Amino acid sequence: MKFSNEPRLFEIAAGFAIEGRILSVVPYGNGHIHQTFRVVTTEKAYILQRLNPLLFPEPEKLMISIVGVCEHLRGKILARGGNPLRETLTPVPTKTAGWLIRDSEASWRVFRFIEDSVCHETIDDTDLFRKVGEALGRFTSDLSDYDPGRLYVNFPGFHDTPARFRQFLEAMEKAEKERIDGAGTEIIFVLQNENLAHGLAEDLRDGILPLRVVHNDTKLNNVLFDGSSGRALAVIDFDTIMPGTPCHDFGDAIRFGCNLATEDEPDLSKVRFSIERFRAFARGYLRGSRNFLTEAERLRLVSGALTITYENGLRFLTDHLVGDRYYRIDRPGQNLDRCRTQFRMLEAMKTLKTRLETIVEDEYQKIISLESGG
Ligand code: ADP
Ligand code: GN1
Ligand code: MG
Repeated sequence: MKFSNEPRLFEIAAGFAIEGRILSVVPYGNGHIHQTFRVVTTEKAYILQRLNPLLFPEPEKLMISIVGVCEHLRGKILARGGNPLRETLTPVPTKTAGWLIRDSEASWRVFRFIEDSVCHETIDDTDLFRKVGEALGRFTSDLSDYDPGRLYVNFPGFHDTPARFRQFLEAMEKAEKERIDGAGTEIIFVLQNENLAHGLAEDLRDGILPLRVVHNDTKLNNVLFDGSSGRALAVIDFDTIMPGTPCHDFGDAIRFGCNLATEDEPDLSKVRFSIERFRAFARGYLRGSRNFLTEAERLRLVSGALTITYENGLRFLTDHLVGDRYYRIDRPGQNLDRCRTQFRMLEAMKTLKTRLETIVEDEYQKIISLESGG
């Protein structure tokens, strides 16, 4: 159901405890995972999402987990005098007090639409990225006293990069010859850089990195901005909130936001790493996370960027090899293009690694000296 205003969409939306008469139900946003619609009624606006049953086998458990996180965040936002209806997600129950409506194919859910919000797919102003960093750091800070045991893990091993590597090897066994032949350079790149899959995974296993409640999918379009003031308003897209490390959150934001081109840009000459954006994001993130981030974590933020960029390239390539089953595509070869931009970014990050680590330490020292009145 990709079209606007289908009667079935009205029927589904009407099953939720929404206010007013439904006027329209229209596809919305650019996420890769759900089918997302904006529902406008005579009173309010909502987000309606169809959960792909292949990716969300236990949607009820997922929703209970998300509702718990939303309530916790709501408490934090209220405590600092904010407006939870605009600063976090607010799930809307069904008229029969559940969180989902199931039809023969899938489950559907509804959130309040965050009014007067702007979603950016690209960064036009470097300071925007600093705001993203601060919002993401604060998000993890707000959840630092939330029991990770309460979370439902919808994607076991989501950022288990060695497991992603093994899945890639399995995909190679099954893939059509034509797809393997067309991705020879990328396959060699994956094999030559396998070491990147292991560092953070080992640090997590050895307890050098603590397991925290983290977002795990910190792409730019998962942060909404206030339409009037431009401030970062809300972190959204809670399906991947699971125990993990903030190094991955930092890294995922960097791999997407520091790319001067789009994630699926076919012309690789446009894919360049912005050091200026990196500095801005690091400044914001270190500020937002200053209450909880350990030294071990801080020293591995840049490794997080390399690991997650490798992992995303690997995932896009795997999906391309098996015939584009996971990420929604609009054109043939899009997942291979996405993989190529990741590996181009990774090449740049490998060259810049020491410099980026120095920037993190510089920005951290500035925050420390400001806070100690220096
Ligand atoms: P996906 O997992 O497919 O990325 P998201 O939950 O991120 O799905 O939603 C897709 C897009 O819809 C977001 O990038 C954002 O533009 C918009 N969106 C989602 N939830 C809301 C909301 N509550 N208010 C306003 N816009 C939203
Ligand atoms: C997906 O759902 P969306 O578009 O925010 C994916 C991320 C990838 C990202 C790459 C649940 O994010 O892990 O990094 O695409 N989310 C899921 O663009 O797999
Ligand atoms: Mg999203």
